[in-house]
Amino acid sequence: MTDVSRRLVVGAALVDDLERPTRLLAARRTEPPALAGGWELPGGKVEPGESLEQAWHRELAEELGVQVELGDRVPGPLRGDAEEGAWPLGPSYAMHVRLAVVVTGEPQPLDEHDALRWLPVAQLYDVGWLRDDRPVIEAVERWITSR
Ligand code: 9L3
Ligand code: MG
Repeated sequence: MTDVSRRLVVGAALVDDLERPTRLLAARRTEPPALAGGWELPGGKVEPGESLEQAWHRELAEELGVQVELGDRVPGPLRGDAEEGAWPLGPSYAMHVRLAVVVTGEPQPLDEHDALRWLPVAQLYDVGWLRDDRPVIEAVERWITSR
């Protein structure tokens, strides 16, 4: 079974500290209607000609108004080429996830979110994560609790 050309997405597990994370940022979507009200890791589609790194920096600047430093990858189950280590988002998207910390600014829901929450690790499931984000959160939790 081969899914050809899933569209690449980047998602950021924004934490308070890359070495000793205690909180994760969750963002509540306002669009599209099918996803509105669901909580996700901020991020979005990689644009043509853009590197993944550029996409992370652009998306977090656009959506949250912050400059970030990127940390470790949170590898997912997809395999092959551009999707290697990404997470499936339905049949059409593959999301690469990295940890990140804010270096400049305070996250604000500027674009496609209407609420943000810094979740302590013990409260990671206090929000209704989008279905496809949930396994990513579980992996982030394992990563955090193994530090
Ligand atoms: N998506 C799901 N979870 C996420 C992100 C960043 C994105 N953590 C889904 C929502 C859209 C698609 O990926 O269907 C593209 O995301 P965006 O560009 O609309 O943010
Ligand atoms: Mg987005």
